[in-house]
Amino acid sequence: MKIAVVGATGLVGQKILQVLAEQNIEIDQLIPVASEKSVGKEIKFKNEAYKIVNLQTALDQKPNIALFSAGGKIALEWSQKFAANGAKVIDNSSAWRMNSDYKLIVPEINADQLTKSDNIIANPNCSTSQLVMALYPLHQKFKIKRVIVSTYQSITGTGVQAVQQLENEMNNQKGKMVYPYPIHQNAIPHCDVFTDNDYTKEEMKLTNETKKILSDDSIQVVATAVRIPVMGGHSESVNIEFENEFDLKEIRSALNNFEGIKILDNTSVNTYPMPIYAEGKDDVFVGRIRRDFSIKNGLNLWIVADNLRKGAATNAVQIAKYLIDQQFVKS
Ligand code: 11C
Repeated sequence: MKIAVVGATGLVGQKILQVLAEQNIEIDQLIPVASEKSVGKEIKFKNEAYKIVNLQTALDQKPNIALFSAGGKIALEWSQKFAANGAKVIDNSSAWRMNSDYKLIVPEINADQLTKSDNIIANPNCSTSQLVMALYPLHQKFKIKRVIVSTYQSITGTGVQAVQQLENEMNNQKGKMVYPYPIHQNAIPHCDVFTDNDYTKEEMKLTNETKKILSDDSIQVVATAVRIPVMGGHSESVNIEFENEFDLKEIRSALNNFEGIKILDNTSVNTYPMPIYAEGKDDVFVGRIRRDFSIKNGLNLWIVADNLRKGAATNAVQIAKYLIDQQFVKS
């Protein structure tokens, strides 16, 4: 199995390498790919050094799987070339997610949609992945009508330059600003760029990707996405209105029985999910489970996950593993 990791020096690429090593996928050849300025440098994978190559060199080596986390522009230009050369491409950018020709996959929810002929597979946005993980088992049981989600997103979602901005601000040093305002001791209600409807792209991803992954356009989702000075782990305050009546015990049991979800909810001992707990873990954590008394069939949840793991790298590697297990990968 030859696996290319495109964007190997970025935060998500680095996490993909870490998760690949943990998952014990048998890899005969690892092909780390990055921009020209990194070509020739070495990265470590399972205690071995690998030289970074450019996209063309990686393409010529005909990888069986290519895990892309290099942004939409590179994905649009290169995914099809890798797919045509025999690779299964799993792309972490927004390039293919809402294109009806491609599948948007969270394996616990819809891996069964994948077939041997899917050569480019989209990985969802990080804040969407953790949201749908909690919504899916509840939607199956009680049918969701409407979701109101407010996010508290960590700076690693933006990338390494945002980490640098926060560190500079904490040390009273000048440097490049990737956010329009200081992020230290601040909360910025602005993730990604604004669209014509005054929502940000991040907010629209939460709306549109959720409908696609849950295969249900009738679910109404409205989002406010906020950047906060947390290093790792996105948090979400989620209000859900169901079609059907529910019992809190049934909600807990549906979440509890769903692979990849862990409930952390015991207010008597101050137990609830937090980024400092979720960071470095693959699960999605749900807590503050309580009825919304202001509407019929309403529920509130607090959902936290490591945005670089289930939000990005873990989900992408899970897709790769599923394709290998199903023998969908060409050898
Ligand atoms: C953030 N969710 O936290 C974004 C990062 O579409 O894959 C991932 C952007 C994407 O800013």
